[in-house]
Amino acid sequence: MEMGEGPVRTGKPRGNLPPLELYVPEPRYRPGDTVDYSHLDIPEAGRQPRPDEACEARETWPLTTDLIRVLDDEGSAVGPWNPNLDPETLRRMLRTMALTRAFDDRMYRGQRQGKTSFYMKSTGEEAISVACAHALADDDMVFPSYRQQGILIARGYPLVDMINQIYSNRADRLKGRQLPIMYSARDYGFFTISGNLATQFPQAVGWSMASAIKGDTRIATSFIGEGSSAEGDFHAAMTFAAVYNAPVVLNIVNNQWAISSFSGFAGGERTTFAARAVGYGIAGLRVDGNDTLAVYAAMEWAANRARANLGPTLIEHFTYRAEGHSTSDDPAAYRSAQEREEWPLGDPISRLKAHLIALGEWSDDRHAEMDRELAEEVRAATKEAEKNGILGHGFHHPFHTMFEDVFEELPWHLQEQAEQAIRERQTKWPEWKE
Ligand SMILES: Cc1ncc(C[n+]2csc(CCOP(=O)(O)OP(=O)(O)O)c2C)c(N)n1
Ligand SMILES: [Mg+2]
Repeated sequence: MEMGEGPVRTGKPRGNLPPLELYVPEPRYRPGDTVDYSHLDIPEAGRQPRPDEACEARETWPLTTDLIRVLDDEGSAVGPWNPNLDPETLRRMLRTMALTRAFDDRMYRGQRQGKTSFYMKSTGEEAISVACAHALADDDMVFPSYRQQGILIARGYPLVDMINQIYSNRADRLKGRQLPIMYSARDYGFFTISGNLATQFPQAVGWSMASAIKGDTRIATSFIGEGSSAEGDFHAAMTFAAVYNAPVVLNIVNNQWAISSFSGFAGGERTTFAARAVGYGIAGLRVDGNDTLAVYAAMEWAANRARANLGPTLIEHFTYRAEGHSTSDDPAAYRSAQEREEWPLGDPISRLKAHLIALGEWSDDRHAEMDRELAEEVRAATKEAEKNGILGHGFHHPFHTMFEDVFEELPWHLQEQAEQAIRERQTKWPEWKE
């Protein structure tokens, strides 16, 4: 090559450097490992300041790396975040959480008995959905993930309707078209659950913007898992929420696991999930998700703020997924069983129960009696729903209905597909009449 030809080099010489290394996160504990949570910074209950609901977003930012806690180890409610709820409300929340757990247990067994193909429990996370439902107005719009059944139960949606959906039976309002547990309840302000993770975040922000455009007074709220917060939809939602000061409360339920991937794969080793609020300039709170009172107080704070046109809030609920991801999962294959036992934030139902007992408003006997009543309530609802059929017994809706109700008028290509499918079925299985 002649002098003066070729690219002009202006960069620094690289020198003699070691090869680059890619970092791949690895969870602390695998099956059989001894679990030690001493690295977790769990602050004392009652120590976290409660800024005014009308404060500048930045005043909340220290709380994004803190942990809002109200219930202390003795079962007392302490500090500025104590929502000072009356015993009646506390008992109602306790009952709804216990009902959610009883429902989950029964449906899980139903799946094992072949009554449905799939179920997802929310064990250990009941405080988040139930306390949030209580802190919101009943007609505030919820865009849930699949682990907020507690909201539907708290809002009084009939258990029989939930089970009909899980069984995809004759009485299933969704006509067997959704995966079991993916409810949709417009009358209860509960948006259709989508299997495509994180889609509910931009939907909630958009709905809340529309509510503001219309001059309505209802706000929106949405829930995603920490794993789902790694999706692009999360960031698009945050941008829109910040830009338009949307009246929305965005919740990340950090239960440490996304099926078999630990929270490190969603960024959890670098900072807290709540800290993402800082980058968007919106309010952020990090809450002990197993503390019903702290969850209630945080949601109430954020809902009041949104309702007063003071903007969106991102809340991280720090919790632990006590059981498998779903009935298709076996967590013993990838995590230590000790994680649940050692989890330093305890169990949300036990903690609220202890609080009510400390107040002199509850007892072990009343709790045991309540559990018996709830098991019976769930059993009765199950029997009622079973009269409408169970999933294992084949189709419960005429075959052709699978093409209906999505479009007002079926587009020609779907019309063609429908006719072809119906013809094929009649040829292959002439014994099927519908
Ligand atoms: C867009 C998308 N990617 C992947 C999946 C498969 N998937 C279903 S649930 C799940 C884990 C989600 O974990 P997280 O968001 O933490 O919620 P959690 O189950 O812990 O409540 C994954 C990866 C999906 N349904 N949608
Ligand atoms: Mg998770």
